[in-house]
Amino acid sequence: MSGWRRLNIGIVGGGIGGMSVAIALRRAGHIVTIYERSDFAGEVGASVSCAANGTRWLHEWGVDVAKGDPVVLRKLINRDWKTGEPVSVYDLGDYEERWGYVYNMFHRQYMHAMLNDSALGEGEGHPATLKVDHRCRDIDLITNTITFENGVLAQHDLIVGADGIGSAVRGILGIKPEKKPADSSCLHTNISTEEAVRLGLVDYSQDNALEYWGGQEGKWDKIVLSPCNGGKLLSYYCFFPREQGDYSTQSWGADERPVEELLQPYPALDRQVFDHLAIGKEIKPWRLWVHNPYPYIHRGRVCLLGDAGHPMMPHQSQGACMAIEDAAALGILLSPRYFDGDVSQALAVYEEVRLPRATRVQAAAAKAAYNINERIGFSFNKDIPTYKVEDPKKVLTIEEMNAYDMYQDVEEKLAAKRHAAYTDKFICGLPVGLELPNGITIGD
Ligand SMILES: Cc1cc2nc3c(=O)[nH]c(=O)nc-3n(C[C@H](O)[C@H](O)[C@H](O)COP(=O)(O)OP(=O)(O)OC[C@H]3O[C@@H](n4cnc5c(N)ncnc54)[C@H](O)[C@@H]3O)c2cc1C
Ligand SMILES: *[C@@H]1O[C@H](CO)[C@@H](O)[C@H](O)[C@H]1NC(C)=O
Ligand SMILES: *[C@@H]1O[C@H](CO)[C@@H](O)[C@H](O)[C@H]1NC(C)=O
Ligand SMILES: CC(=O)N[C@H]1CO[C@H](CO)[C@@H](O)[C@@H]1O
Repeated sequence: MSGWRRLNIGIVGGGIGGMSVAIALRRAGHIVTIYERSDFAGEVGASVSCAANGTRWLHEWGVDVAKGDPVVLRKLINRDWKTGEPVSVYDLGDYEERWGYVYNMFHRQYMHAMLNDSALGEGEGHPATLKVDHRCRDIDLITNTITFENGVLAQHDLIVGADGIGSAVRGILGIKPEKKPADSSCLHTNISTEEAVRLGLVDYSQDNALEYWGGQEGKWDKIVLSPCNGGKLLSYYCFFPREQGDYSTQSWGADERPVEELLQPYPALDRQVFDHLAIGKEIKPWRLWVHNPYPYIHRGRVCLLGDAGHPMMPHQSQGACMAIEDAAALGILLSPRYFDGDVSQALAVYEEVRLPRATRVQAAAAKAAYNINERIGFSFNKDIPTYKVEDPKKVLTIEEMNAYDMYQDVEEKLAAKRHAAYTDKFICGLPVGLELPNGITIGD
């Protein structure tokens, strides 16, 4: 594109989103600096899943996915709360064949290290620089200069706020989140497969599945099991009503909780999984806040990415994927093929491409919190007796997530901005004529 120029880009936050966008932007030819507030860029927490449309970008960027030691998911299994019998199963057997990429379950620390290598290591483009102990305090939106708590100033052509759900950059852009603590609480625990097997418990790692107990009864109680580290570690997210334990002001740094606290909300739970929880280690609360969608995610030459721009409930397992897609969108918009040197225009299109899609997933994630039939995948299993959704035409489908073509979406929106013709048969990145299982046909 004529007018393309190399930008000097600053990224605030070195989490999954910050690392991903650093990869996309260095590959697009830009000079990238990541500023992280803590003294190391790492990750807390355990499992994090990455569906085809996230995995797709990891491959496009040449990331060494094996380094993340993923479990490739074969099934989504929803089990009865009391008996553990499967009630709704979504088979991912033909998933790679259909969508071109697998559904990975990573361990967070491994995933972060994998992205870190691709952002800072050898490879296409200029390796990004990571500056730790840099906490963003303010940004001058006229000169595009960041002020850090340590007194350092840094001016950039473009600034990306990838600083998570508590984003400082978001406040600087004048966005005041409407938010409330979620009605459910979440405790996370780790179980070693080896220990479970030694004690004669069920070996869930054999299923290679993301497994859910509950979710059909319109209750907040739900157990989510994700196998990671090649199946050696079982990561459990355990949800219950907030009245039974309020952790909304806790953070990861908080102390571990006693196992009794984890078991207490679940007297009627299937004993097979209950026995797993009983040997749980490193039990920690994960605070959950529901944010309404923000009105915008950019101003001038500053934009938001990942949880900073659209934090969501974990119930569609899409938070990390959405951060990766944001990164991909910026990488495309600022690539030699599309970028004409106008940063504000590129960010305006970024917002038009990303905000509607992320907002849709955000809303679907909030719904799936109390009704698992709203979760992508299970939303397809309409024939089970307890299937019920708020509005069948609005359920989020795998087709919509994976048949989406971001290049087309970008081209359509750029063409409108540049008063150019767009003639391909796509609307917002979805092919005209595509029939979604929720009964919607694109273009009708
Ligand atoms: C219970 C639970 C389960 C989840 N499971 C999944 C899942 O299975 N799949 C999935 O896709 N997603 C999942 N998610 C969501 C996922 O964790 C997030 O969406 C994703 O990690 C967001 O990445 P991020 O980089 O935007 O933010 P973060 O990971 O929060 O990173 C922000 C970074 O910015 C730094 N920072 C913050 N403030 C500043 C500042 N002022 N200056 C400089 N640096 C700063 C922080 O230290 C941090 O390193 C889950 C979330 C929850 C709550
Ligand atoms: C276990 O879980 C905690 C959070 O509960 C996480 O921070 C930790 O890294 C996990 N440990 C392992 C070995 O994965
Ligand atoms: C990140 O990558 C750099 C360069 O490859 C390496 O020196 C550093 O140790 C890595 N950090 C982490 C936390 O993985
Ligand atoms: C945004 C995006 O990457 N969409 C892709 C999702 O996966 C399908 C199938 O691999 C691709 O065709 C889309 O382009």
